[in-house]
Amino acid sequence: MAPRVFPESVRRMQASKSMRLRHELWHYVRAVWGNPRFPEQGRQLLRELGWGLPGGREPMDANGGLLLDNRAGEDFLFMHRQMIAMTDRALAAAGEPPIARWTSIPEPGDSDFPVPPAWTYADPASSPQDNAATTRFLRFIKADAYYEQTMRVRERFLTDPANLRRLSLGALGNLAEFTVHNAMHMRWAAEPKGYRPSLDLGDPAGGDPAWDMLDYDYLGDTYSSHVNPHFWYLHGWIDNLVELWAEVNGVRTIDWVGDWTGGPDLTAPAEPVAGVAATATAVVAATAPLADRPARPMPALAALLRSSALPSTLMEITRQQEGPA
Ligand SMILES: [Cu+2]
Repeated sequence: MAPRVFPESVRRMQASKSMRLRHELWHYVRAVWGNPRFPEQGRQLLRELGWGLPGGREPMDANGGLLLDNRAGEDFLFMHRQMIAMTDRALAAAGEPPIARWTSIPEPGDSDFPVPPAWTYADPASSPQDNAATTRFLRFIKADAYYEQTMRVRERFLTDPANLRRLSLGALGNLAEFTVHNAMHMRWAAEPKGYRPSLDLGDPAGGDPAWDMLDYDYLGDTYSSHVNPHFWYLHGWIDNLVELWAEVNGVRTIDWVGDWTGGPDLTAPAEPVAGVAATATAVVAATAPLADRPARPMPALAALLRSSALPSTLMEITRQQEGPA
């Protein structure tokens, strides 16, 4: 059976600029937050936007090592659980059952979920050397050997009740995100229709509309991955880990500490105040000439992110964590 494709109403919601940007920025902030090369000014600008990562919950330390004791992994599990709930609600509204989940990671040769072939990576924004390294990485992560020697081993580790009893929910989430999850994204990614230019926070509502169409559903980019049917199968597998962990540890109701789902919608006009007053302010802001709207630190932040050029995309992070060099 081919992967389930959602009704167009649900796909349009997922492909909306607002949802694309939200998913990308959420992953982006966590990718750069703990990097010592990311200037403090950048964290400050993100905080001003309402997109600061709370409570020292960066998933990686200064050397790119995973942090297992700060509940960063709870954020990962919690935020994607919200995405699943939102999608399930949209599916119900369209008269359809909830998302289907992988109960185990598909093996090589699986007829329902074949691994799309590796392709020659050719991002015009990267050097030929870097593109060649990414091509090698795609071959590596899509090989049967990667499943047999790495992915299957990790699946067994993460679902073993003895391990689940020893791991906090945050540790489980972080291990799952940076080992199996990122690798599943890249393993089941198919050649994209093109290479999207990197995030431009200077103009979050703008950009080429081609990247907002339903056919941009590349699993290797957080701007588009959730438009791809595979996303929901693999995140369903991840979400099942939460239930397994709770069951093994006798936890009835999870007391989430890491519950960061990101900041305000940056594709909408600025809304600086919350509550009833916010509605009036938003109406005024939306109808006011552009020059009169409350300033957001977008251009400054965009310039800073461009100049710092940190590894931040799913591909870069997965290559960094998984190799080969
Ligand atoms: Cu995600």
